[in-house]
Amino acid sequence: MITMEDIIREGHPTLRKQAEPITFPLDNDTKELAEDMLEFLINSQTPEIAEKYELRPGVGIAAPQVDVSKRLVAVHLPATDSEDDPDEFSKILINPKIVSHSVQQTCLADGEGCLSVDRDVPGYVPRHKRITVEYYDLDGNKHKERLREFPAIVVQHEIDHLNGVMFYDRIDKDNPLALPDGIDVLGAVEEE
Ligand code: K2U
Ligand code: NI
Repeated sequence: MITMEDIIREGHPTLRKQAEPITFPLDNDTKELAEDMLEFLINSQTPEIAEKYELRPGVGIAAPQVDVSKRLVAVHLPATDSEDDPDEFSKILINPKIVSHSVQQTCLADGEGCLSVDRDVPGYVPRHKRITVEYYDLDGNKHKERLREFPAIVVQHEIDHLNGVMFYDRIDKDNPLALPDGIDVLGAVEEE
C-alpha cells in the first residue's frame, strides 16, 4: 500500500518533469500502481486507516508524486449530499487531456494544498470553472468527461502534476489574494 513515505516532496526533481505518456496494453507495474494510487485516496479518507498509517487526506494523486514520471492520475471524491452530484467521482485517468474549458475561472476560497507540499501556501489558485477531459481507463477505453467546480479543480491540480506544475505556481506572486475579474470563489461563506 502507498503511505506518506512513498510520496515525494517539493524540491524533488520528478515533481518538475513532464511525465511520459502511457502506452497500451498496460504493463502489470502500471496497472498495480494505478490501483494502489486509488486505494491510497480511499484509505486516506477512511478515518481508522488514515489514523493508523498517518495518511494525509487526499482527493487526488498523480504518479509523479510517488516518483513515477508517467501520465497517470487517480481521483476519489466522495458523494456529497447535494442532488446535483449524487454519486462519487472515483476514477483512474490515464493520459488525461483537457480538450476544452470555460473562459470563466473558479478557485477554492481556502486556497489549495498538496500531498507533496509540507507547508501552507496562502493564496487563490485560479482554474477553469468547467473542463472537458479525455482520458483512457485501465482497459484502454477512451472516455470524455465534462466536469465543473470542485471535481474540475481536482483534475486540473492533478494534470498540473503531470506537467511539472505546482499549485502555488498559479498564485499571483505580487498579490496572492488578488481575484481575477469574474472568478467564482468556491466554498466562500455566503454573505448574510
Ligand atoms: O495532488 C495532491 O497533492 C492532492 C491534493 C489535491 C488537491 C488539492 C487542492 C485542491 C484540489 C485538489 C490534496 O492533497 S487533496 C486534499 C484535499 C482534501 C479535500 C479538499 C481539498 C484538498
Ligand atoms: Ni498536489
